[in-house]
Amino acid sequence: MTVDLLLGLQWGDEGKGKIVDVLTSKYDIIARFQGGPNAGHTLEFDGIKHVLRTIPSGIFHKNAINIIGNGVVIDPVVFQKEIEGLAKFNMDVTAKLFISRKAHLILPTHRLLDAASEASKGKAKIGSTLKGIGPTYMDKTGRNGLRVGDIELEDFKERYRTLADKHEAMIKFYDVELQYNLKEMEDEFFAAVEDLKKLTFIDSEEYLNKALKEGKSILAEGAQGSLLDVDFGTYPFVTSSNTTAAGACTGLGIAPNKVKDVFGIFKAYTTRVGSGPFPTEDFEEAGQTMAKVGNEFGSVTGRARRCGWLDLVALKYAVQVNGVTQLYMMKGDVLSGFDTLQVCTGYNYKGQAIQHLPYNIEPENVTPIFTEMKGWKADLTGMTTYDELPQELKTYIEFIEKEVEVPIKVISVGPDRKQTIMK
Ligand code: 2SA
Ligand code: MG
Repeated sequence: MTVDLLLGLQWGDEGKGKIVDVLTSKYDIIARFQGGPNAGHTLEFDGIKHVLRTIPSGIFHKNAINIIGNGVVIDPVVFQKEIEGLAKFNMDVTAKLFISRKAHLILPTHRLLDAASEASKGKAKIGSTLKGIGPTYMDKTGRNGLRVGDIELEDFKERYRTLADKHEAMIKFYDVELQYNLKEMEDEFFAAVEDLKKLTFIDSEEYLNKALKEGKSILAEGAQGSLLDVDFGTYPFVTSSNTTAAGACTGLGIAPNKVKDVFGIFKAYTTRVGSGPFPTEDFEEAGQTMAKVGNEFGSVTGRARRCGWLDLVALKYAVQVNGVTQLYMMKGDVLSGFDTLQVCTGYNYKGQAIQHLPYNIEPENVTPIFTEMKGWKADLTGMTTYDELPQELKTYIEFIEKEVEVPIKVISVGPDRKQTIMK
């Protein structure tokens, strides 16, 4: 069997968690391949909202196996809280959640280094989630990191100490004011590491390739979004992993020829949290309405998300880099009520109209070219079929499909599992 990928096409928060949850019944295995507790995947059903951080969004289904792949970075402390959160719903996940031995560990000092690095940058800060993501991936590529498999080694504590001591020296180097009690953080960390041992560690590339041979189906769940990809995103205002399709291969050990469909998730408008360029950002009433109606706050940090119109230049770019085969449009309901909608179909780049994403999309270089479209008033949240949707929304959908050259297969009209329309 094959692997399908599910990825965010914008700057994250597209609604990946909801769609993975909706699709899970079709798959045997759901696997996260990059990112870590910087993610906040929100799922809603039976009137309850769950936010997952490191655990794949297939966890609420009875039969699916959930894998945390080698490309993910794990903070045992956050992970322990996630497990406790699920236990409140009488969920024991130990039989259906496996962790790659090759996944890297986020140490308490990685979180401190993240904070020190951000503080030292002042206004130029990335706006990171302060979860230690960047420093952990730096240690991974710098070949200094600790991995989940190291927990099983006798000298784990010594290895920890060597790395943490080095980090402490680096924190001093930043010369910024940071309040912390490392001893407390470390006690918490080691208690959480003990808890982590209750889960099964696996060689996930072996597990997944064997599963494929046995005819099982896998859905790879991406985190963050394509424009936050460390290579293809709006660098340096990106996260530290490959959020695009290629990241699923390196983050799980699955070969490219095993991948079949690539599901690209996007919002009917655009949001971004953290710093960095955002050509269609709307500072006026429209942006404020999207933020309010769409409840656009970071699900991890609570930060207000920046909002603006749909950017088809950026969307096309993401579709191309990922090889998207099907589009899923989220939060169409949030756009109900606007008289007119703006869709970005090009950029004015240094005085020239262009249709591709240039090297530098800072506001001084790029201004969006908008096409105006008619809005709709109907409340979509109770609609269940494509036919019921207002004609203006259908026109909006068809316009996007024509520009991007990929069909929109799913339209989400609310946060609940049930508010999902198949086209
Ligand atoms: P980091 O922490 O090093 O990965 O931050 C680097 C940039 O990546 C952005 N980033 C995100 N953007 C959107 N959503 C994310 N997850 C949370 C959510 C964010 C939150 O689901 O709402 O709660 O604030 C996420 N994670 C990382 C980040 O804002 C930086 O721009
Ligand atoms: Mg999110």
